[in-house]
Amino acid sequence: MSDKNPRTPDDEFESGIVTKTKPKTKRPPLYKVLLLNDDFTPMEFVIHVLERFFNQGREDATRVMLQVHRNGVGICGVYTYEVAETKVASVTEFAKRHQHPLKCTMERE
Ligand code: TYC
Repeated sequence: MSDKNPRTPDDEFESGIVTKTKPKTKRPPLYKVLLLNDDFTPMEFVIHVLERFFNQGREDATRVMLQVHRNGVGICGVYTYEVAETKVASVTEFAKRHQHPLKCTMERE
């Protein structure tokens, strides 16, 4: 009775108390990091952002950039809350530092 699961199924039988222990393997919620289109940020800069902060190769980075350019929004990657938050902050700071209006946000999956 000193452990985390004080009652065993045998105890249940003897005590009549039902203690159903659900195996808990809950995954953390995930967040999409999104890039938004604008008319001013150079395509090459967006590709560089995708390579640098989202570890994408040239081909994927180009495809995602064009998707954002054409659809207005695109997914850079999917992460846990804290990782997503850090990516958004890093991209936002990097864009500002280079004086581009590029917007990066996150959204729960
Ligand atoms: N629309 C921009 C241009 O024509 C390119 C661009 C793509 C900007 C994706 C932002 O998230 C973006 N230069």
